[in-house]
Amino acid sequence: MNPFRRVRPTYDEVRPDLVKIERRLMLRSALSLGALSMLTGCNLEDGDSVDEALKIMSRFNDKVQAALFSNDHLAATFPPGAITKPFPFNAYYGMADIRTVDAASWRLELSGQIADRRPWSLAQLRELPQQRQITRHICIEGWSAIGDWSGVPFSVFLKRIGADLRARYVGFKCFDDYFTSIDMATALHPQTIMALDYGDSPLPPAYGAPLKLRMPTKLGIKNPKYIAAITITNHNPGGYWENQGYNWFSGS
Ligand SMILES: Nc1nc2c(c(=O)[nH]1)N[C@H]1C(S)=C(S)[C@@H](COP(=O)(O)O)O[C@H]1N2
Ligand SMILES: [Mo]
Repeated sequence: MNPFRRVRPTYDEVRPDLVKIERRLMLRSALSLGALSMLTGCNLEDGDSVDEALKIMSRFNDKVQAALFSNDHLAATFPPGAITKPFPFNAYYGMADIRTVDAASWRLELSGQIADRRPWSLAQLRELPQQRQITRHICIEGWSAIGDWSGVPFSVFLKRIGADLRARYVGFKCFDDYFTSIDMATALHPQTIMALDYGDSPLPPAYGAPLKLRMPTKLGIKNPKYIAAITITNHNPGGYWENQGYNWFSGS
């Protein structure tokens, strides 16, 4: 079966099933119900308590994933011939509702634990070193695709603006009202880039123009498109899907 040829269901269609599968996997494979209730201190006979237990398990899972994450471990890269064409579009809405901005007047806003919070234009970002990557993007909806992004290594940018690299989180606000956040270790990973280009052209609207954060070490939901603002903080900013129950770390 070719995974790229599938007709993709919407999140609304797929989400209840995902939640059920997640429940079954977590409740069956790892632990018995009794052990889970002892570990989490929750009575698992009612739905709210099961939700609470799953949240505790998900937070535990975040810690395990963070402990296993290493900046020396690189995600696979691919030759140009492996690029998926056309690369799929995805968002929490359909293509007809894609939001665009004027590239010349767009500015990246900065806040939080940063020494120099002056906003950045696209021209300024293009003056920084650029890096190209052909990597696999994995979406929680059950599809994956190989794409070709280029842009500024995020670690270079974070050092340049004097971000507090000991802070725990980097939060992203997007102008389509999406938001997400990542751990600092992933922000500093050598394959985490501020993508300005797709292939040999500026990032098109479908893929998040003018700026998206591209990380092959995290699932699609954690790769924000249409970025408007970045914040550096010790308080977990959460995310659009993460706040609805998807695992926060979501490594891939
Ligand atoms: N701003 C914004 N970023 C987003 C999303 C979104 O809806 N809005 N969807 C996420 C999800 S679930 C996926 S799979 C990828 C899709 O990126 P693509 O359109 O380049 O394939 O964007 C991610 N980043
Ligand atoms: Mo996704």
